[in-house]
Amino acid sequence: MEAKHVVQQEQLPLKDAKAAFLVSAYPSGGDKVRVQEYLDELEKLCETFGIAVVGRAICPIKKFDAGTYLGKGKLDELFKEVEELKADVIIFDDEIAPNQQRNLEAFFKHPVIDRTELIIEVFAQRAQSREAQLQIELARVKYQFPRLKRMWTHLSRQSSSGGGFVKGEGEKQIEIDRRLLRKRIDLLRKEIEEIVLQRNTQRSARKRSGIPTFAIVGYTNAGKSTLMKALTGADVYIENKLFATLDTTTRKFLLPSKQEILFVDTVGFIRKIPHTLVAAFKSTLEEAVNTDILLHLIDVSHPLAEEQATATLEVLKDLGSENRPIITVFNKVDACLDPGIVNKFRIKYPKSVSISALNKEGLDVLIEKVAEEVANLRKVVKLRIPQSEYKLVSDLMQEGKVLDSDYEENDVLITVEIPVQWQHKVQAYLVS
Ligand SMILES: Nc1nc2c(ncn2[C@@H]2O[C@H](COP(=O)(O)OP(=O)(O)OP(=O)(O)O)[C@@H](O)[C@H]2O)c(=O)[nH]1
Ligand SMILES: [Mg+2]
Repeated sequence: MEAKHVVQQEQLPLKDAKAAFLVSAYPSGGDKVRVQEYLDELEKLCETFGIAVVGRAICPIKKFDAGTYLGKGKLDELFKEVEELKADVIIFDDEIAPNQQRNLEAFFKHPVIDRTELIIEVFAQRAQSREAQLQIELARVKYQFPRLKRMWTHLSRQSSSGGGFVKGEGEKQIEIDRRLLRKRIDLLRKEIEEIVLQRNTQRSARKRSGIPTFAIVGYTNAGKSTLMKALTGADVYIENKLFATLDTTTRKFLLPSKQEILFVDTVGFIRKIPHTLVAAFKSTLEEAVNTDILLHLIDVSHPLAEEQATATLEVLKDLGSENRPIITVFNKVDACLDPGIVNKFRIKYPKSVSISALNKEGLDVLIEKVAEEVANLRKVVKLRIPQSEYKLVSDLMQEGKVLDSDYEENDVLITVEIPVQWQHKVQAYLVS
């Protein structure tokens, strides 16, 4: 049976949207300036997506309405503004429950979306690789699942001139769609699993190669790709928009000591990153972040720098990476009007470096710090060394930390913790 599939681009609420009206509600008595800055970010997300923002409202709220999120009086006020400004989509900075969303759409007679949905759509629009596309579709399908009824409201509205739907047909279709969506979710999961499996094989190859790896992590637009390019010359995509990077890129770099290391450019994080997206990107992010060391890039010229740094650390914690060694890198110092801010950050993050990735300033100091961290990196290896290599064995005994040793025929079997730079010396004797 060929049932209609609901998850098609033409049915998505943002497809024809050109003019957005942004709304943020906050508990009255809260921090209004901060809410303004959140809306600035939401506006940037719209800009990234390609919708103009024609108006915004900040509503201090005493009690949220279970049915419509905002109270009737406030909604009437907003309705007038939306009409006057000819907005064709209303975007809430806060998460809106599926039933509230449906009621609000019926009230405004325009699509009403929240920050989560906007972020998912921005990701969807910008994804390049097959894996990113699949992962975003999975996030999108999961988001739509509890909102199927709403999708049908959109549809019947669109087709009302051309006959519309027979009563009851919508309900039946929703049931069919639920089944279709479940199937789609299973399929997407399977396909992603296969790609992840392939990638894991490559990853273990890289792990075996033992090259120390640094992941450049941070809030979206912090300048991660700019730093990647400045360091390695990699031709990565850089743009003053959110989520310019959705796929990780890995490049080699030679330290002054001639030691080879790898840098990984990663997807940026954002405040209130949708759970479905974190879950969807978990495998990619984990891979990117489960490197030896993290470079946490902070755009210190941004008014919300501190909060952005905290949001990033929270996602890292979610991914189980908070205990990795981190070098905190203050970026865009060239654009930082108040040098006092950098000093304030320095107190909070003692192991830090200030740079301008754009002007390639401070990179030498950063490289020094990176080299220091590499020197501190140690790893446990199991080796089988012929006794004829007694010099190597005695070096390992003296400089490494021997955890176990034994003899077998003419070989020494040894488990030892060594500095990572020694990896190449012992490579030939590794026991898997
Ligand atoms: N003034 C200044 N701008 C910078 C600096 N580093 C990066 N930028 C600018 O910041 C914007 C974002 O840079 P990207 O390198 O794309 O940022 P990103 O962290 O990779 O962003 P996502 O991939 O979207 O997460 C670009 O317009 C860069 O030119 C810097 O040191 N100073
Ligand atoms: Mg980037």
